[in-house]
Amino acid sequence: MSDVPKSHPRYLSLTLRDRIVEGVENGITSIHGLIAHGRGEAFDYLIGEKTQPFATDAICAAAAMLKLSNHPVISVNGNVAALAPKELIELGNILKAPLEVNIFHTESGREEKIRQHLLNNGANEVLMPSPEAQLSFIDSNRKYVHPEGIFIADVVFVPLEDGDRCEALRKMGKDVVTVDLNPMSRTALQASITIVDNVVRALPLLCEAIQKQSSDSDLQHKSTHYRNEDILQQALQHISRSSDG
Ligand code: PTJ
Repeated sequence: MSDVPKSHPRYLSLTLRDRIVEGVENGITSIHGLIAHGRGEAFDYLIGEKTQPFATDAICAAAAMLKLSNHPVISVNGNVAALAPKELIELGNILKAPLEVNIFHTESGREEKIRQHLLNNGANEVLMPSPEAQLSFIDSNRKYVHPEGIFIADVVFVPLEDGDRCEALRKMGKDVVTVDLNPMSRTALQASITIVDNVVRALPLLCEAIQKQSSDSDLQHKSTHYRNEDILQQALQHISRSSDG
């Protein structure tokens, strides 16, 4: 880890870089994850490195959708495993939902290293992809899923990833909740709910929102009255205003 002083104005951002670099060094994060992280940093800069109202609204709707779901599953790739393992586990515990490893880049042994990393951070059980269950509409390694996990899920929480699988999951009739700093990404556009925020800020807020007491009718209202296109539009307007200077 690099020796970043807490007084450094970009301390938090540099700490997150360190987590991703450590993830790569430990074989958890793909080397391609560094590029994905850089892209995320650029968008985070443009949204002001704060949770904005469009993200808060999406978090409320996501909490409602996840609470109402019958079989939610949390999908874990190499970036989110390095950035927020404990928060993913907390989300799983609150929802009583399994964590499932699902990666795009197939470096040997990485799936198992991610599983071990989650177990070391306190997860009880981590589902692994299996050739027994495959998603339709997708050809990459992401098609392999667990028969009792993503394969039968009604809602899949899919933080920061490339778009193919989100599209496939939607075509299979599943809802997808994503966290993606880029409101123009294919995942952001195709998800049922897109939280345009950094996953390290969004996850604790999502856990908090799920734990708030709400009636079933209130949850239904939040979930059905949510419009993802409007939220993405608000995010784009925010970005274009901030880049106007
Ligand atoms: O571990 P693997 O093999 O499954 O690979 C994971 C990555 C992330 C490398 C892979 O899914 C990938 O290449 O993703 P993309 O296509 O680069 O998309 C990642 C998206 O996440 C981009 O839209 C980024 O802006 C966004 N992003 C990056 N870091 C964060 C983020 N969104 C939220 N929080 C972040 N910290």
